[in-house]
Amino acid sequence: MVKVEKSPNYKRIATEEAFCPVEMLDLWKKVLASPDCDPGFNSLIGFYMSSTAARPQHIMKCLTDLGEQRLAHMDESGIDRQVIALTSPGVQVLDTDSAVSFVKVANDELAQAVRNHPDRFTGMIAIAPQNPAEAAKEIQRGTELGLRGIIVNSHTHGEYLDDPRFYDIFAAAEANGQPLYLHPNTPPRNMIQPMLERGLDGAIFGFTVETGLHALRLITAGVFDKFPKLQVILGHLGETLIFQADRIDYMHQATVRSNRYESMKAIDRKPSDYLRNNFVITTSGFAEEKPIRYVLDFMGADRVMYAMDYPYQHSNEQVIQLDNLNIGDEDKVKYFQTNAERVFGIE
Ligand code: 1DF
Ligand code: MN
Repeated sequence: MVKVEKSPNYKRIATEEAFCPVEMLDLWKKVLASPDCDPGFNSLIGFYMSSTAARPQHIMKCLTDLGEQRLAHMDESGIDRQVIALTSPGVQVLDTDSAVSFVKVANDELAQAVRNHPDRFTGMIAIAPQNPAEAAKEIQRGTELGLRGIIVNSHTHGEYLDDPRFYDIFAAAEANGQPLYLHPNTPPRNMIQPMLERGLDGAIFGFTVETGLHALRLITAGVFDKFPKLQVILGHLGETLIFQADRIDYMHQATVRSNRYESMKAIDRKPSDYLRNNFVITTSGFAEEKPIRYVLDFMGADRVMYAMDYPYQHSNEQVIQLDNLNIGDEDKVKYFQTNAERVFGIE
């Protein structure tokens, strides 16, 4: 891979970077061995934990390292800082008790890495949505540990955060001034089958369908009317929603007016207004100028951030491509550096 020098004009802050404690792998192994294992989890993590191909082997080696190897890769890619989160699906595939106890282990480990390398690493708080009251406590504890941002890897056993039973999580995010990164997961059991048949359940397509759906559920359920200060970060250029926004606005209004669904009632504003005011978008997985320019135009330059998606999209060529985006010097500083500093409270 080509080496990328640090930029003289901005720090490059990568905002959707993954890690995995080795103890997580043991817990996942047990889930994989259970007779009723989730098919998406089996497809994704079953693959990464057993494949002998070069890419998965490289990824597994990178995920568990929070030290010299990660720093060397950042240096080779010209990355000043990683914002690191527990890789998908984290604890969300575990039973409630195991999930609640393991997020503490993962958060302690990440907080220690941040203390070791405060100028290179920022760490997000992992939570177990399975127990919303405990998740709210962990958001506060993680904040006190110096972690910034909350990672949720989309659905939890097929459940979505728009259910009021999860509102404690949003209340804690608002109270602690923490943004929530809604990161992809494989689609749940009742959505995944036609994708699995063609190998389309993972990052190639299933991830964005699942995560875009999750974010749209939050919007149309009225979550942001109840939690107007809540900020949700979406990767992958907004998980298709920015490109769909015009149609979503039209069809949402048409559906509400015709009283079609008990589950789709009027909300205070248009869906696209929430996208612009309650979301921040990262470009993880994208390096092409045209779709990025469109998203920048839609969201405004203060709400689009850089992400590499290390180690899954470990590409120095893409860093160079993004460096050369024709978006103006000021907006590029916002994109690579200052938006992330503001959103995650990096000093
Ligand atoms: C993959 C991609 C896996 C992303 C991820 O977590 C992930 C992949 C397990 O390529 O299998 O976070 N991603 O965000 O694009
Ligand atoms: Mn990712």
